[in-house]
Amino acid sequence: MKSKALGLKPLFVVALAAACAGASAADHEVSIEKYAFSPVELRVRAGDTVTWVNNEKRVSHSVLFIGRSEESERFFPGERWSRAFPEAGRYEYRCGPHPEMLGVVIVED
Ligand SMILES: [Cu+2]
Repeated sequence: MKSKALGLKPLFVVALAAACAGASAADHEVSIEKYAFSPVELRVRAGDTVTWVNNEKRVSHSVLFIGRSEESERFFPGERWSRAFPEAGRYEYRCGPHPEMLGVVIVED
């Protein structure tokens, strides 16, 4: 019994180490300036985090995910808002108060 349990342990440790190595999440930034997101299209890996930074002089913006009923708070010049993307998919978004401001985060496995 005891030796069997110990025998499984190294395999578990290896699997855990592999999972951790694959989960090295990265941080990405999207700048908001002159009523535009930059970059407009951002590709990230599942588990990464994206931070939108308001680099305007005066105006506040939000990040509203189209078809997902999810919107950030409005954030003002100098402020930022972050969201993690644990699941792969295409996340199209716009600014809440300025619908002409469009962007997309493409999350790959
Ligand atoms: Cu806006």
